[in-house]
Amino acid sequence: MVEKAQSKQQASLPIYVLNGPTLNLLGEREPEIYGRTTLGQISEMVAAQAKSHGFETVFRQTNHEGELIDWIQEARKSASGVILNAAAFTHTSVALYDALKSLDKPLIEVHLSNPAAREPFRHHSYVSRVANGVICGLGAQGYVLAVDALSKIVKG
Ligand code: CA2
Repeated sequence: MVEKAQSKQQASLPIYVLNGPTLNLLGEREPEIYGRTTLGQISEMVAAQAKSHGFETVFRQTNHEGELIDWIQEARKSASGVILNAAAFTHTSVALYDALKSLDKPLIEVHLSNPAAREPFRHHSYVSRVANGVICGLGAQGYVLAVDALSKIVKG
């Protein structure tokens, strides 16, 4: 009984969708790599898909590593799970990796492009080491698929 009450409370927490540096410029530059969909449009797509699964979303973008880490720490208490496009921090940030190790919530890593098909410095991801799954190369649609995947994991 106690277990059931806890899992119900868990499902009512929002899905956090966190975005790293320069993703605020989506749709404005490099559309051949990142597509023409803006981050605002992705936010709307994600909110609609999450709603269809019974979840609210918290959708944020930052250019600052420490702020992203603060949000991951906040998600430990306040999120059902996290969808993360850490952008360039994916490939560089041990601090982000340490924060994610303490998250203890389902985590889906998303990339608009396919980093494995790009420059060698994009081939390693600190996020992948701790993610439940990775969706990349599918553009904005990847965020929507990540909501489906996360919802399924959270609901069990
Ligand atoms: O493909 C992805 O989603 C990336 O996370 C995007 C990052 C890149 O460093 C990763 O390797 C893969 C870069 C985001 C930069 O976003 C821009 C948006 C508009 C114009 C230029 C860059």
